[in-house]
Amino acid sequence: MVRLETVQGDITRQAVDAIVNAANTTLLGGGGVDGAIHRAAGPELLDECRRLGGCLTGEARITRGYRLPAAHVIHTVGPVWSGGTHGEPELLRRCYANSLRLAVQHGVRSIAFPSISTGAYGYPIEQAAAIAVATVRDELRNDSTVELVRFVCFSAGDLVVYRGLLGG
Ligand code: AR6
Repeated sequence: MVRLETVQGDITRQAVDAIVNAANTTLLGGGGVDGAIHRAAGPELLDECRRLGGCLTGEARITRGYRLPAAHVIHTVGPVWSGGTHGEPELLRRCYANSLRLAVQHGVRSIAFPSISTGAYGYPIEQAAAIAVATVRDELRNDSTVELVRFVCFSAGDLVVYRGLLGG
């Protein structure tokens, strides 16, 4: 049975098997959580990302975590919010589903997600968090090797939203 929890904090400090990066299609780094992960992991992460050749929106790629406490980084590319009628909900759902599938394939037991797309990409937090929690529950409903999913919120406001959805 998988445990879902939420905390306020910095995803780069999480001692889990894998952390998820809200990247862009180049996978070559950026601002926000992407910048923080690359800074904390060190230049070897960018070297490995260069060899991946990018990633389409909604898809995911896995690398090592290098200097991070987490052994793996799962890089996924969320949709840019443009009003919600351009396929954004389905693309965001695929980010969570594809990240979890990669996690299962690599034997990941604990994984931390940031709030994908809700920073620079402008996705409204309430809608994005609802998709995040529903997709994780749906993907892990059947037997899974994943034991813990932690939603790491950068702001206190985001934490309130996630707590409301998780009922705690
Ligand atoms: N730990 C946890 N969450 C964080 C951290 C951190 N260290 N830093 C920021 N956040 P964003 P996006 C939160 O903009 O919207 C990048 O430049 C942040 O407060 O990082 O998917 C990429 O290269 C927000 O709640 O990602 C892309 O170009 C959440 O992480 C683009 O931004 C996501 O904000 C992706 O935009």
